Amino acid sequence: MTGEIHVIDSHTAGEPTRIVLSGGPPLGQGPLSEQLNRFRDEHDAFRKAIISEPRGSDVLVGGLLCEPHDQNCQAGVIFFNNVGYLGMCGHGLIGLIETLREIGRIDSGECKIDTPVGNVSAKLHENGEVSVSNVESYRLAKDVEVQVDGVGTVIGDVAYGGNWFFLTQDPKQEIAASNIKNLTSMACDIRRAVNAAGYPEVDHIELFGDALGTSADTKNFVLCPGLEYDRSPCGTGASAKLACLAADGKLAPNQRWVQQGILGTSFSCEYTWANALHKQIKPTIRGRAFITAEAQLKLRSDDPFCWGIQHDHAG
Ligand code: PYC
Repeated sequence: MTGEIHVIDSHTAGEPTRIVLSGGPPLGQGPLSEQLNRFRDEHDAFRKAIISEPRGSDVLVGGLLCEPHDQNCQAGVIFFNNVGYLGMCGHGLIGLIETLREIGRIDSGECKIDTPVGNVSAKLHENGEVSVSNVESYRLAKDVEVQVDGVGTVIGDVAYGGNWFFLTQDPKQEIAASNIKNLTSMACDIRRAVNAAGYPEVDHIELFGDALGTSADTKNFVLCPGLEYDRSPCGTGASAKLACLAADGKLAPNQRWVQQGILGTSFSCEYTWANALHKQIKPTIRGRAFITAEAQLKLRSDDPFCWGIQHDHAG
């Protein structure tokens, strides 16, 4: 068998995205949440073939371009990574918009994109930046206290921004590229403790520290589900952070929040209330993606690694 898969790669603030434009599996009709289930249940080998070595890498986030189910949308997308599927992906959505611009499918202005967790709107600005108006975000639990082996008590919030996050400032850590091994190992320990404490849905851990310089409000390190860290400031993580700030009355609607990531790149963020009574917000994340490659991936049945090299990603 020979499969040809047309992809465009980009990075957003350092974090890579690979958009599959054609050659993906047939997922049928229906809401993208149902199409995601069929992707996972019947075609998971395709995910691995796109993301895993030797064609891809653990750091990549993939996005399968789909027909939108929601007729108000211009396109649909299902994001995936080295261990599974993402509800939404902020940096990936910015990468998708830059990809659609590259192939001439959109021009500057607004468009709507269907995702498995609801539709999002995106605005492509004249300067190449993209603003993503994300799905409704909220905090589920404040000041959750967990005991972490070798660390002690860690207190943080559980919040949703299109994916599930545990957000904490504990223990005080240097959020720097030189400290990534340490941060990764600590975030894995924290995730284990948070999942055991009754929050099994949390698959991203977001650690906060002081920003570099004066242009950002805070700096984060985000552990992704498959043990890699987000090179960008993480769009869904920034959305979860805004939900916590809004719920605590620490950030007003339409007030700018600059979220710096581990590489020192940043997203400019703000929110409006979706439901002020229930403290649900509509976050907007602004950043820029750059195209890095366009390729035809080949799947050949005589290739022993046609479906990727499988690593253990248990953290
Ligand atoms: O930008 O939302 C994001 C994201 C999630 C995982 C990696 N990036």
